[in-house]
Amino acid sequence: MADKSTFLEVDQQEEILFVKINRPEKRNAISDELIMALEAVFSAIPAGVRCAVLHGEGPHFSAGLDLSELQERTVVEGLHHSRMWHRALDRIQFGTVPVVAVLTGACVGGGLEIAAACHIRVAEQTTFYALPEGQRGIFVGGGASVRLPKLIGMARMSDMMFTGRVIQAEEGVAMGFSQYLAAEGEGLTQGLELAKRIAQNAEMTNYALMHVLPRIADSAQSEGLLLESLMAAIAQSSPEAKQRLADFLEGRAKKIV
Ligand code: 1HE
Repeated sequence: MADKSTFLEVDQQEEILFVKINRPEKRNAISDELIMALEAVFSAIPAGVRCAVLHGEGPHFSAGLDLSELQERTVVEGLHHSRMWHRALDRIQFGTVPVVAVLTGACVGGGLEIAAACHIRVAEQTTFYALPEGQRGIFVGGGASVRLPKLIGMARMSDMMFTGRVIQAEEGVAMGFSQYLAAEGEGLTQGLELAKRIAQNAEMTNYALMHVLPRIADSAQSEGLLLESLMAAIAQSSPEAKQRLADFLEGRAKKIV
């Protein structure tokens, strides 16, 4: 598959699409070109792909926004820039396949915003999280104020921005940044294992988890419950669900344990 940017590598291996941020000399800082390339890749996931793994080349997942591109922007230009990030990260969160992020080293600022748009995060022991926007005199602009409070709570996010607090990988699991902790050098293997498992799910289930669950979480209770019922009825009537239920009842399916 053709690369969408000098700094983004895409590699399809059967049902899994590996997307690698490849700009280690700048600690995988995200330029406008890179954010647009991410948007392009996640807007056109090739047929046959069932799950993606997003990772970074070198010791750091991403040092966030490419600060060298932060020129004097007018208010309106600033709005457009932030909305460009929102569009790209929405394509990751609300695209066609679940995305597993494999984190290493710096996962900071815009890098953390990208990680938060993924569906599952595996953090190697070297990972650390920070929101240096607070210290740089700016504000988050890539969706962190919406996505991070859902992962770690608003008080923790405010603390990170007020005080410049850096969270290490292990604490990050307890706080909700990542769901898995991997030994150094093992993150990609673990991420791939998870991606292969996710790829086995009924497509309707993955769709519901990606597109419906977050909408339910954003809804008032009565609308949320109605959405849940609609989704449940659609999912259970799919031929794939009927086959899977029959497989279980007739002893062909794997048990939970
Ligand atoms: C960069 C960037 C960057 C490194 N933009 N060029 N993000 C930050 O405020 C984090 C800034 N970066 C760092 O704190 C450190 O670079 C790290 C802790 C991530 C890594 O440290 P280290 O010692 O391994 O690398 P380094 O020597 O600091 O950086 C190597 C090179 O990458 C160097 O360039 P060089 O030409 O001198 O070799 C750095 O300038 C460059 N580099 N990080 C541009 N971020 C949607 S809004 C989101 C808002 C934000 O993300 S704000 C947070 C920005």
